[in-house]
Amino acid sequence: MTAPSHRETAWWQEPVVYQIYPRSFKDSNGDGIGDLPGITEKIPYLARLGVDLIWLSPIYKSPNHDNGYDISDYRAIMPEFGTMDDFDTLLAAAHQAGIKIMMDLVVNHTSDEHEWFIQAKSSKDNPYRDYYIWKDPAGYTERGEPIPPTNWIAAFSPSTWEWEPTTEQFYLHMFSVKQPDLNWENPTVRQEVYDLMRFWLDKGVDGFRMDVINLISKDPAYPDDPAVAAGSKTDSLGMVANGPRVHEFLQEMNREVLSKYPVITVGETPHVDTADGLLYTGFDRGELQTLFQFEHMGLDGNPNPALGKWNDTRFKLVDLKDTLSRWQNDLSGKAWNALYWNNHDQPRAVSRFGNDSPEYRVLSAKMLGTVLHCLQGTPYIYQGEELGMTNVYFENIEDYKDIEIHDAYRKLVGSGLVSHEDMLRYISQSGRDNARTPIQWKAEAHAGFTGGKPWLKLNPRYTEINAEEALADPGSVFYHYQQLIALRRQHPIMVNGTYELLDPKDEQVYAYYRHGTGASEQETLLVIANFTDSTLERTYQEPAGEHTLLTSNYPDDTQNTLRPYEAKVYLYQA
Ligand code: TEU
Ligand code: CA
Repeated sequence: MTAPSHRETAWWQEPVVYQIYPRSFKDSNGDGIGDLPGITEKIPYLARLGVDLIWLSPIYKSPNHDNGYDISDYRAIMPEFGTMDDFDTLLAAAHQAGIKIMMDLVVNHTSDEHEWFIQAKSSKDNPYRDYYIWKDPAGYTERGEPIPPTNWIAAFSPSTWEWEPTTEQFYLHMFSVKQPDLNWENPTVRQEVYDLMRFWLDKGVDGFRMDVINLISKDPAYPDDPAVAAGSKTDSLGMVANGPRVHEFLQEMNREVLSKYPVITVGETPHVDTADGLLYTGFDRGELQTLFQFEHMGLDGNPNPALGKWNDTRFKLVDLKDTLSRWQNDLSGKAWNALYWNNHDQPRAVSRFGNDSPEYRVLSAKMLGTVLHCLQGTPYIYQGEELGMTNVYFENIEDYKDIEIHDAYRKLVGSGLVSHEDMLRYISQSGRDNARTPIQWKAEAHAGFTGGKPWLKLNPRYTEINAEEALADPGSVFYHYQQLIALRRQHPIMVNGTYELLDPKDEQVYAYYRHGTGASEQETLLVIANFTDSTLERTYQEPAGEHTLLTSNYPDDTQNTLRPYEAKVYLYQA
């Protein structure tokens, strides 16, 4: 991969990516579960939107304990989603439409139903034993119960250590008990991963999103988690983030596999700052092209750290501008951002960062699209974001299906830290199922997602919010996203322009410049976004030259008067 300077761009910096969570996208056979033929059916819809690349959340064989993020066979398609022929058909249809396919590489852990783990747990001298991380107990209680090697809390269960009675050792699982961590210290494991990557790349796949890829190297000392000792109830992922050999492993992966194919790569990396970002994605690092950082996902964090993301506090715009600006400035000219508001793990953007009321949902969803797509980096659209889909509120905890929601409910309500009513409110604000309710295609039964009973209840707002309605409305969020994607193709400054934040302390408006470089050196973008339902007066230093209004979520331009959630972009040409 050539290291582009900020004056020119590499091909992999141009695409706009659309993330599909297949289980909830489109069901073609009436079993209530989205599938690959359903995605193939919707390729024309995605081509009309104008996206260049689809990121498919995992489609491999899985017991679906964590909806595919627990893989039992990396070279087989999950039967609920279809067959390998269905995948080949989807890949061909996407490529025919000029759309690339990025797979989700989940190799920090496998399912406990993977053959490797079934072998590994059967005996200490099984050749697959060291594919995973096994430890003796730290000791035994008076009742003879084995004590886990560390105090770590798992993301989806109480402890990261599960006792295996046959061989009398614990195995490590940073997520659920059914997701044992792979042992990346073992070179045979790394070669297995590289082989499975080649299997998909040789089929013509165009890249990988790499699930929690910065957790693969563990500190051999396995120290206790001080946050847990201080009372935190949230996961100990930070204890295995950015470990001692992580860059060595990624450089080996790049040398042995990625550098040999024209791929797009993005790492999912919780607990990174911009210094880490430069190490993982620096143009000259030979590791990854971009990464999903999580800093702006934690801005509505908890006054009570013990509760982690479970709360009903709201972000502050000044914090959001500071975070996004830091990532823009620190990576500029040296590395590349992945830009996102939401994904299958995060609540819906318009509910979290905008205003999902009937009056302001469309305006604020368009505003958010404008702010994100005019930043420097690769924009990601999460399925339904282009429709302005919103968070959901289920009255009954049983209506939620996500293991993270049920684990958190057990931990926080079970321990008496949070009331049932408060937890339902927190789940409605922060739970992952907000993003996983089936895509709303029509206003008819089950929103046109399925002819059967959907695996997860629909968001009842599908009667007003659905693709059929959006495609019939020239003023819909869909056509605004279509315009943003088209503008990116028409104006190189949207890709290669440098970033400058205006008025950092403004708590209501996010305004920034993009300064053209290379061929667009004489150009400047001025992006202005009102994040409130108030009408405000703002004036900004005008760049040199004539200007045109490239896009707005209002039909006219009232100059310095910003109407509720007004977002507009001027192009200045000196
Ligand atoms: O998520 C990694 C991760 O950090 C999660 O803990 C996520 O941030 C959290 O759920 C947000 O509240 C990846 C996948 O995206 C997620 O779907 C999987 O459950 C997880 O890894 C394990 O594979
Ligand atoms: Ca189906």
